[in-house]
Amino acid sequence: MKFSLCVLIAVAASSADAFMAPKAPAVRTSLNVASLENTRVLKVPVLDEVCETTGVTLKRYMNEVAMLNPELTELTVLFGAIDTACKAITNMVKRSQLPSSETLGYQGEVNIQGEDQKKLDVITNEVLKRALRFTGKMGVLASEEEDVPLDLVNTEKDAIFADTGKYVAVFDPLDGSSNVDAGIPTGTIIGIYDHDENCAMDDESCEGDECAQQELNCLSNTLQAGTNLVAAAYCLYSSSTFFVLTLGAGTYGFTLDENLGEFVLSHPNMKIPETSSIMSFNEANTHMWDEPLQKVVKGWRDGTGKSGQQFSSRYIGSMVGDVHRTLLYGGVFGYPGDTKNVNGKLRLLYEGAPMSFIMEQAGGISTTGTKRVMEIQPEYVHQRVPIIMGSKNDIEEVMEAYAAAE
Ligand code: AFP
Repeated sequence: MKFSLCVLIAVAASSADAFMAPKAPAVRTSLNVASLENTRVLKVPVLDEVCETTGVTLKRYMNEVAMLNPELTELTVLFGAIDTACKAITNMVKRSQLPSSETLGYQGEVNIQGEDQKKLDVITNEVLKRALRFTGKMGVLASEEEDVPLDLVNTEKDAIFADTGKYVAVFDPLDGSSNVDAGIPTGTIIGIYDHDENCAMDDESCEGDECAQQELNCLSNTLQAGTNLVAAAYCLYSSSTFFVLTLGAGTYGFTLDENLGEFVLSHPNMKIPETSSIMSFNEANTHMWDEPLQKVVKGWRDGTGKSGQQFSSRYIGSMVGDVHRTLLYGGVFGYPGDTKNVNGKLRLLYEGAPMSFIMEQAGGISTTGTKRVMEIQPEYVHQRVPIIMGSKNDIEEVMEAYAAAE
């Protein structure tokens, strides 16, 4: 009986045409439609049944994606690298509190945002950078822990490069790291964009300012709105390690089976509940928030909001953990702007946009209160953005309050 549960049904998402993907062993295919708002149309496998014993691994899932979308084959290489990096970071985070650990404590450096860098921040940044660089598919990398984006095509001569399919990666290697000493969950957040192949620098013929301008153009590849994202993912290092991703046609969650050393599909096609009664903010800042948000949150606290439910508060102070819980149980996570920090605390490129993509693909909404986070055009790499994301009905209540106040 158990064996029959292990038969996987892959549903290929296609554009208007009926498309039947080639049959792979033990995989049946049928059809569905999925498209991105940025007009990208993907055929993404939806694995409806998850085998109880061995399951669908992240590698298998990405292979299905590549089979259905040959143009995304190179993306599977990137996800292979991210898969490995997340496993390596899992081990580092787990061992980081041992007295013998080389990653215990602070690095003694401050990053561009004025934050003390922990040794773990630095080393996890290296792990991800190396993993991505050596795929040969990367054009530019931007990280929370790097002052400026790295142009791998034009400056990292020792990296291995394929001559096609360069991507741009933006990431926060260890979000929430200030809490890691207390055993609080942390996470890695990654966004992947297409790389503009026209930005290859011509070292031979460019001179002086011309070269600098060419390099600037290449680096500006990282400054793309979330609507251009090809993929986004996070790894949550907690009771288990979770790997949650979207390629723009649904959100899929995998859990690390440490015995197998593989991420196994555990949350296929995640859907956030449309309404809930959980809010997740740093409520010590309430008095500094915009008036409309203050009003809505007051209504949630005393049960006089739109749903009439009295909300509970859950806040870890580690975005990946707070968003993961919000995806699973529903509710609202936010780091809004306030009178002290008008754009809040979270970074648009490597926190706001990728997490918004994942949230939207799970049926949720992500807004600043007045604007869709995914549509904001970044002007600089470490730009901050106010964020309020989560269950559709609750976020709509917030947006309505902002609209009414205009
Ligand atoms: P760290 O990476 O410095 O620990 O910051 C984590 C974070 O960027 C995000 O993960 C949290 O949601 C947010 O900051 C918490 O900020 P507050 O401590 O101000 O509530």
